[in-house]
Amino acid sequence: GTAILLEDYRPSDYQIDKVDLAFSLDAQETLVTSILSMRRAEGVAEGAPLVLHGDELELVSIAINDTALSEDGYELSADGISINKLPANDVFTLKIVTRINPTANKKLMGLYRTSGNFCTQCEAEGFRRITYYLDRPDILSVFTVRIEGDSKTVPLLLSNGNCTDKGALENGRHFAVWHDPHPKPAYLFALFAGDLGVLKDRFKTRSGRDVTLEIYVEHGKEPRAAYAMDSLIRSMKWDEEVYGCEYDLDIFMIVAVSDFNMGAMENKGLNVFNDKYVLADPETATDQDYANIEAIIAHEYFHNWTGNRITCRDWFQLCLKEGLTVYRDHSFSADMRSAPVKRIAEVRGLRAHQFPEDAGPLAHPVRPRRYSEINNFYTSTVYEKGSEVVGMFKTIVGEEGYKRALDLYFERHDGDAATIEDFIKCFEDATGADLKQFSLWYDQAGTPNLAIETNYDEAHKRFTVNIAQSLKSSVVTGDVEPMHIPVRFGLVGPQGNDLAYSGVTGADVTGDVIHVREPKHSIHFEGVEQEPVISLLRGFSAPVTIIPERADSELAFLARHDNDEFARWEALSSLAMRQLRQATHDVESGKAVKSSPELTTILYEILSDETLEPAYRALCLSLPSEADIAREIGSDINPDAIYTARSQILDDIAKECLATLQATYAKLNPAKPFVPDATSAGIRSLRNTILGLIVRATGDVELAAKHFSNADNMTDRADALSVLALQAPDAEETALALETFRAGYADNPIVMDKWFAIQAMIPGGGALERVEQLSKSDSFSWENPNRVRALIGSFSVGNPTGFNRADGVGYRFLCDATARLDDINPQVAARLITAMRSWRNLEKKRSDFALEALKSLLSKEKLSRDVRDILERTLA
Ligand code: HT7
Ligand code: ZN
Repeated sequence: GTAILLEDYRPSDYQIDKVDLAFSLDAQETLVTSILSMRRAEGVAEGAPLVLHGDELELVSIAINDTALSEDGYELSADGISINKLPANDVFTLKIVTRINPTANKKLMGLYRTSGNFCTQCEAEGFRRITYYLDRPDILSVFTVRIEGDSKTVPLLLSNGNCTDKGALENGRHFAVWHDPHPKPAYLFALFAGDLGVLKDRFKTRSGRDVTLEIYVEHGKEPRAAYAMDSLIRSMKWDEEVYGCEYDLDIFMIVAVSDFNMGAMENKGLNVFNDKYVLADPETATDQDYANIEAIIAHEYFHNWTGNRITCRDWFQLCLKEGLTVYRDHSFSADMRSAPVKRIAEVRGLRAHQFPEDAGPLAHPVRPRRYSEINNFYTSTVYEKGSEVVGMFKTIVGEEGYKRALDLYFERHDGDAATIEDFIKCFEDATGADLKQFSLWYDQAGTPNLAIETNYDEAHKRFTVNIAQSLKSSVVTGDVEPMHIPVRFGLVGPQGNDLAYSGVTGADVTGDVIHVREPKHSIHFEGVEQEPVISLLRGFSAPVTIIPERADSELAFLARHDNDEFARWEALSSLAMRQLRQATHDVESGKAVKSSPELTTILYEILSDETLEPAYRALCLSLPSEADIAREIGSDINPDAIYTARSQILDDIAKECLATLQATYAKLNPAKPFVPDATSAGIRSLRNTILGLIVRATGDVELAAKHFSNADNMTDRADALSVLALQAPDAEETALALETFRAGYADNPIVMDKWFAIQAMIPGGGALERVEQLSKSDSFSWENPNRVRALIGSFSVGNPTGFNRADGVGYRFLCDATARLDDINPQVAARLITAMRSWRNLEKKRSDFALEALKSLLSKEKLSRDVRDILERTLA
């Protein structure tokens, strides 16, 4: 295909100062009239051709300065229109009328229908599916939008900014006019027209602006938007207090829709949300759902400054808005909840999604230099690793430096379409730091590794740490340069306290951060009175690996004594991981699996330690997942062996700790009635994790069934159902619970997604048939991305044994599903098939089957650019 290259970026020859859009809405034949105030950029030759983007548009008419263009004045192609006859003046008006069919739009990009309503999604390149335009983020324009539609079926007519006019028309139609005073790129345009209910509130900004807040949801569901509203108000306040960012319009609206390609979209003043990230009540939403709503509401709101006021020059700079905004929403959630628990969850997510991406064929730098389909670059590397890079900036320049740098960024670039270089320059100018080497984090793909050796010289009271960095990257060709890696550390003494030292040589050490910059450092700490164990990467200060793992004795010590909660969890996980790998090896070679008494003892101590947060105890008791273990093993993976090994270790631990598990289970009492706060959520999480372990040890299916039927909230209900399904898939109790759940929620698609997901993740060979059966259920639809992700996504990503069945049918199924979906929604299809990116790491038989299935999909006649791009890279 044709690749777009960063180095080819060129400013546009033309600017659009002002856009007047008029929509005459109709289900099949919507007319869009666009009047563009065009301006030829300085230095551009008179008559330079004007090329506008367009995708699946029907051109009705085109005129310049009110004169219709004759057919030889322009040229239409599959991706747009090229206008060759232009006036001599450097300013002129272009009037374009297009006809589009929202009902036929199943890609959910551009203007489409959802539950009978009209809705848009324009990021990244959806606006060109509405009208011909310079659809690139560096074209900022002031939008005025007139929407006309049927008064009965679409009483609500919304767009960005403020409503400046509205009224009735003939033929039962009406109209509204919206004006957004803030110049914006087309990807931030939004329109919603339909019939919804609204939850309203107000917010007074710190400079005294009164902001109307409106959340639109299906009629009757307004009370379920209360948590989203509360999250919004907390986000607005937090952004003022922590970043000094105030909202800048008189109204902020959120619309919840049930057909949406991603989580939500930050359109100026009119965020559009996947309704699963808006609607919540105790009966239907889990604690995780509440946490997601809080995070995503905050994320989209924070984009108002990091994304909208300051946007991206081009899509290579996507991490400029996404990495920074993810970092901001993480900090917000950490402030609202438990910071260490939040950090542990982030790192688990990073390792589960970003590390494998960075280690496989789809690896790319945080700022890519080429793409053929931009939709495929909304990745966890751009988002999550991008956020880690922002976090490292802060670690390097300190809290104060970070604040000065961000203040400067907002001041200097407000109203700009900026680049990563601009962002880095703000840190350099505000702090004086030299960040040239650090900026490699944006350019070099792959996860760096640190190899560590330590030595204590008792006689000289000297502690030596040797650190060697390396980067093995599958996509970096040419030289790999050493990175600047900030390593937060402590020298933990025998009593668990951090030891002091009198001096240090061999690396820059500022405060508790070692700045690793060279391929190798030999760092000497002088005046260390006792032999320490070094705690490294506290708070996960850099997204790197440490291989080989530290000695078991050191990990066990840190798991008990490190004063950094994250580092304690990390040490425990590493200890468990080593065992799980060994156990997998033992299973493969037919040996008996044993869990180490040390690991069990530490877990027992954590389980019984009531001074620790329940959420933290739950995380520790969960142990690394099958996918975590597979990633650590890295090659020749046999998912069945991993499953068996992990189950046996968990069985052992559960049996050893049974009495305490039972006592703790009985003692834990989450608040009644239900409150969704982090503390209560933590208690539920611990209690439900314990339930799983007890059922493991005792086979007491009754207990899980009781937990299920006694549940007064969705967290307990779904967790109990999951325990039943995973541990007793064939039990009568499980069948009964599944049916009770289905009957109770058949009319609630977001809840039914949990029912699909839980069943899709039941391990073993029967999973595929189960998933095929479920895909025929009335509640399932290939046209709805949430359904597809819940059933097919959960199966391919969350069911290692079921999906990786040794006969390869799982791979064929996913490739067929992708082909089928590709005809409907290429963006979601492309996302689906990324589940096979690590196929090369599987043992030979499986990887052969996977290759065959992928090749056969690639040979399909009519593949979208989205799926083709992923396949070509996956197979390269
Ligand atoms: N910025 C938003 C990205 C997004 C998106 C991208 C492509 C296709 C559909 C989409 N929906 C939302 C989401 C965000 O990061 O805030
Ligand atoms: Zn975002």
